[in-house]
Amino acid sequence: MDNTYFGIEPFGSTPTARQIDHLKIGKKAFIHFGINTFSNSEWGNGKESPELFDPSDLNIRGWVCDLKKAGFEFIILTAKHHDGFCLWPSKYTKHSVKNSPYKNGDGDIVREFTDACHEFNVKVGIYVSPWDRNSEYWGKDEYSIIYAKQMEEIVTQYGTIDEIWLDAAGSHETRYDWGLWAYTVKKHQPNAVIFGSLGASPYIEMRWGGNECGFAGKTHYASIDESSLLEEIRNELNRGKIGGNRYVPTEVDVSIRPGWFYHKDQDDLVKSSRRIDDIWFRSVGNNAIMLLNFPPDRTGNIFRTDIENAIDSNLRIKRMLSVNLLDAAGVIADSRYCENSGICKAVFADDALFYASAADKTSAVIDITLPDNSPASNVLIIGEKVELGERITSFTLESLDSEEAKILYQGTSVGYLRAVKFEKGEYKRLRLTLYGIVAPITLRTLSLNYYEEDTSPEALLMKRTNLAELESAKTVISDDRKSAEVTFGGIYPFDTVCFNCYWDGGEYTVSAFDGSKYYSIATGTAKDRNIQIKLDEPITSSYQVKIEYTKPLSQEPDIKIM
Ligand code: FUL
Repeated sequence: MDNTYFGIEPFGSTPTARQIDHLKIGKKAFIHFGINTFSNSEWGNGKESPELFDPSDLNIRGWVCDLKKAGFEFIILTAKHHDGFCLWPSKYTKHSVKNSPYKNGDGDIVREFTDACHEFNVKVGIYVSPWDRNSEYWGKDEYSIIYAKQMEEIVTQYGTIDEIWLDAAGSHETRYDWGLWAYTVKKHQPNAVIFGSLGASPYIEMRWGGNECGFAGKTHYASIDESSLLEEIRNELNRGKIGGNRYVPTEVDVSIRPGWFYHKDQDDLVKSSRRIDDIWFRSVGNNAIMLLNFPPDRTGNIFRTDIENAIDSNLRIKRMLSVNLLDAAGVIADSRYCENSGICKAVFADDALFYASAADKTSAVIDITLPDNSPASNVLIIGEKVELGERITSFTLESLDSEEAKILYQGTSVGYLRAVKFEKGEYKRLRLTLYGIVAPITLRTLSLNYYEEDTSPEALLMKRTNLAELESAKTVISDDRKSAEVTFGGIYPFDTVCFNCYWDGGEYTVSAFDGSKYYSIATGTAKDRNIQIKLDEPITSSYQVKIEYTKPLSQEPDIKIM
């Protein structure tokens, strides 16, 4: 098979057509629904009575319609979570809907879900937890056979399944027959992708991003070494590796609420539409797929705020994407670099065509001239022709409107899609410079857009200088990842501290150093993975802050001190 384009040889690992389709879809919805919804827990122990499962007004077509309105064309349902309770009447366990009051034991949630998705032309993903705290066989060799039989039920009885989600939680020390499970999936659903890690790695086409906070690393490649997948090395999962021996796009999984399952006391902790925008930029806009969770409540419906916030975010992102200011400009010039090269094309509208710099260049310059009446822009969207591998190592966007060029954005990886925000302006002349690991540089997407900024007082506060990002600043994370210490490199006032933590439910303490000792300025319980602390009084005499946490911090705690 000829996998070259215009004679360009691919570099490193490259995607399958299926993976490109998933990247194009961009965002997927997760539905966590099960016995935990009724026992008000996150990880059931498998001893819950199936009698608990009793949704009073279940409306699965409603889920699908609501999520479609919020722009989701792909939904993944937890058919079995770690508690082992099956949302379909599996022959291989008693712990399922068949022993619940739902439809007097005649219900089948997986059937209703797959039927609704097929009816509304939405792609179907099914989460079948390998970890099963109910099964007496779990941890023994027989379990692999039982799980394979359950998987067979899923992949043979419900029409087309587009994805199987193999969550790794609880499975690190366990021996499973991953090969048998993958074979079972692929035998019956050859077009389904498998998500997973550990022993599933040889068979997977989608990977985890190393955290559940909703972001891929600032540098983030789909390419990664298989060894990092097998060992589930979180830093590596979060960043990937240019030239890595596998191309496995990341699904950035995060819940719209602190918990994965519905808990009434989290109704006022739903992520705002702006937070969802931010997650979009840090997943879809960062060469990954957004996987946003919506947990239905005990009635069996998704809470209104969750859907409304997601719809609001979707509309704003859609408005942003709908106008490419370069269309009006109609000018993309790089003649200096490609005039002698037969492969240079400046066509971005059609995936089949793309831009490539001259064959011997590991850098490319794209000069953009916008018409005089061009409106303001603040977003650049670029994407590589990843069928030729991920090749770009860095890029810079500059404004050439004044005598001295002004850098608007400097970034690293690009991959399938990279969307970055920069200072809003009515720019007329812009220059994008791309650098690659191998020649030539290739692009499939180039777009200049406008994102409606948040002008609320809360947002303006967040815009102030982040002391953790000053050039003089240094952040040291302890080996056990339970503390992070930020030194600013000078004394600066601040009254806001924000950071991500990995797991909910733990306690945190934030302390400031006064020159001789640390003193505590905030403590709390992590109800959400994104902690935002606004102090009553600014701290004016400190140059160092420490965040301590009872459970390990995420790989990138993403600290903001302002
Ligand atoms: C994790 C699980 O332990 C959580 O409960 C949730 O399902 C999340 C998506 O994956 O590993």
